[in-house]
Amino acid sequence: MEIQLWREILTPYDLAVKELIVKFEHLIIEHHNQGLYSPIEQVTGRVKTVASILDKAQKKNIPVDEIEEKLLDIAGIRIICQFVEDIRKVAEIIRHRTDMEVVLERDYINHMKDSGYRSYHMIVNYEVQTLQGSRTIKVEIQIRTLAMNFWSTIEHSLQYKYKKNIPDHIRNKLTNAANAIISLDKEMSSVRSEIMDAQNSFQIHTKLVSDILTNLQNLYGVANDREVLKIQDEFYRIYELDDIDQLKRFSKELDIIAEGYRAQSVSMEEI
Ligand code: 0O2
Repeated sequence: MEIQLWREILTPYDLAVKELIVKFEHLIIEHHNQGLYSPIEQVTGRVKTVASILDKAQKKNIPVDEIEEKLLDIAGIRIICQFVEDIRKVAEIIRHRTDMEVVLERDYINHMKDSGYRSYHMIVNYEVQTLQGSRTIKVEIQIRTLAMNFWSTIEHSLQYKYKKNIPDHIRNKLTNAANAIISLDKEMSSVRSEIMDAQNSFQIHTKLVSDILTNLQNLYGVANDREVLKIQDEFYRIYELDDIDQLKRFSKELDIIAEGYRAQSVSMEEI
């Protein structure tokens, strides 16, 4: 058996987790920038601690030098969604990506674990570049709703507290809570479209205001101060009306004005 230099062994896993968090968080931003509802609400990730790796390997009778090959969740990403329906969408996004290859899927949502645990797991091959060259490693992606995450976080900490032997009366309460989580997710799904509409309008409103303020900022300095002030006053007046259509119309008009000034400054530069 070789000497295990854990810091070196875990470096590519650490890189993979960091890269994937950036990539999934960027998906949220892309959705928002396009005024779309994001099926991803939050992303977290971690590399398993050496103690936890050794503990799991021992339990599963995995020899130390086969850990990297057989332990699939040394690198873990957790994607939290608002609604159960979003989980399918996220899994679809992952299947279509070319920077990762899905090698295994486990559906603990339609097939809840005896513990009450629900989540959708995907194991992907992911390539990272290190000083030693390119490495393809396995990453476990857990996709679950906010409610499922609440349950599993509590249950996980109880497993830790009771060293996996959770007393029966607490187990029963966890089972009841797991059933309540199923009902809660169902109930939330029934108002999904209303909630999504509300969130979308909020996103659109935020983006419009930000675009308008950027245009105003850019106009300042190139346009006449009095004109910028007039446009700004008009913006505040429309903003107070709280009417998204008026805000859209104003933003379009401002785009045209800003475009006019841009064209003017380009032709000035050419002279
Ligand atoms: P931690 O501390 O979160 O890393 P297998 O591949 O089936 O041989 P494995 O790897 O246990 O065995 O697969 P499984 O069952 O898909 O579980 C992987 C991870 O899912 C676990 O990692 C947990 O994070 C989570 N999980 C699975 N079952 C439960 C459960 O009953 N309760 C909670 N709270 N989480 C669960 P670890 O290494 O067990 O834990």
